[in-house]
Amino acid sequence: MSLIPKSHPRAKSLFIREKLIHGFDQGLVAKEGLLAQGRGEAFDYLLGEKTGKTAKNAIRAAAAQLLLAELPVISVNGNVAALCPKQIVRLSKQIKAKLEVNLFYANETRKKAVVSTLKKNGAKEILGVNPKNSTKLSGIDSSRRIVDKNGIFAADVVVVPLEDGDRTMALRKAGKLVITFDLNPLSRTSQTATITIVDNITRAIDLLITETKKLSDKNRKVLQKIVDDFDNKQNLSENIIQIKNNLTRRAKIA
Ligand code: PTJ
Repeated sequence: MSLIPKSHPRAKSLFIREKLIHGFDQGLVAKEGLLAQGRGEAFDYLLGEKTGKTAKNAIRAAAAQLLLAELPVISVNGNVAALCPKQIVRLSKQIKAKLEVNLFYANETRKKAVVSTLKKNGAKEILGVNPKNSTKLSGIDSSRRIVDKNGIFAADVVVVPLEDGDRTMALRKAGKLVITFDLNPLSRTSQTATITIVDNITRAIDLLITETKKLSDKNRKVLQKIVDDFDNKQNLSENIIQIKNNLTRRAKIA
């Protein structure tokens, strides 16, 4: 039972923390995943802990890009499996994307825990677990280089939520389009992805699912225009300005 009263002013944020801790206790989340959450929380605080217009624009572009994809793949790590497994599976079904488990702190037991969580939440097939299908992505030294040849390796669009930073560039060099969720607009992943959703994945994932539903009857020309009209650098810059404005406002009242 949760020790957090619903009336606590920071209850939402504390409940998300609890999910991560629970995921850690279940063997899903790496120790470092708890620290990653802390870094995310700090940026979320500075962004105002809500999904602003800037994030909504990125979500719309991401939805359009996913609907245009020939072979979209969603990469799942420990944090994502702990925070929003049901929604990740729902998104994969909605856009007909493959799911692939890919861990930075690679560990077979944790991989199995991620797979079992996704299956419990309705996933049928999860790639990244059969060594016969594994291959290496060049330009990357971490365990993340081991990918499934029918999944990330073959994908045209890859979703890499809560990424550690060394893979996005390698994926881009391999000619792939990369969509990420990252609360830190300054991170290397944010800066090198094709579309960066600067928002808490626990809020943005539902909005992305809704947006893919909304856009699902649009033709490719309309979808391509949404993608072409989106400028990731500009969007990141607007997120940084949003942080600056929030700080300026807070400095005035303090
Ligand atoms: O499960 P593994 O082994 O694959 O490891 C996963 C982690 C997340 C530990 C690994 O990828 C890592 O170390 O990531 P970093 O370098 O800490 O980067 C994670 C990024 O995600 C940071 O920029 C955080 O600000 C951001 N982040 C953390 N929590 C959230 C988030 N972004 C969106 N929503 C969150 N809830």
